[in-house]
Amino acid sequence: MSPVPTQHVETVDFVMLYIVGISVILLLGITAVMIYFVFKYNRKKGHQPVDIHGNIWLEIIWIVVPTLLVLSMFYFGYTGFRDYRDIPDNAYVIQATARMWAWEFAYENGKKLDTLYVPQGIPIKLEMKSADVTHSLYIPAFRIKEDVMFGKTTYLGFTAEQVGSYDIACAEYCGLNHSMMYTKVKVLPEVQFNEWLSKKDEPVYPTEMEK
Ligand SMILES: [Cu+2]
Repeated sequence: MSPVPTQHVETVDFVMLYIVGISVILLLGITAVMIYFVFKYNRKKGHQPVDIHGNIWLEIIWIVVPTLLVLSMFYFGYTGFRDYRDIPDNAYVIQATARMWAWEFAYENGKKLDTLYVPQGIPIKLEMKSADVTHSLYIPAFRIKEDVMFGKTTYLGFTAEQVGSYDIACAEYCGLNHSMMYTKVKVLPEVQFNEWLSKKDEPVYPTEMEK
């Protein structure tokens, strides 16, 4: 079993490290060369500047190398994004509703509450709507985030690999109490999840989103 909360952690963190790593290497390399040139070509040493015209190999290198680097960043970003959007057809669907300033999660049996409960190891599809302004459902530990909009259904897919409790935040400024629009996602083993789902004694929050 995977030691990370979702598979997105590996792909997202890899792309992040890859891009930051290349950027840091280039930053250090360019800075070192600049400092070296400041001393090497110091005017006091009597160097005369010379124009160089038409070096085809230099031009090929400085076009091809950066292009390949940027394309490789795109490639890893794109394949990660494709995994992230590729939600299996048999995913377990949970309806999520955002409103100023709370979340509500509704299950197929009519159960509704402000905390997201999910079974471990089963692909989940969150179908998300907003009752008012634009919000964004963000689960940092799962490396997933998607805007939640009025009049449009957006979705997020993930498979929670590790039992536990993780933060859910709103990541789109949505008014006065935006910074307090937090809740939790609780990952339960499948058997416990099914027990929880069939219990009726959980608090139920009314919603005005139902059409
Ligand atoms: Cu919000």
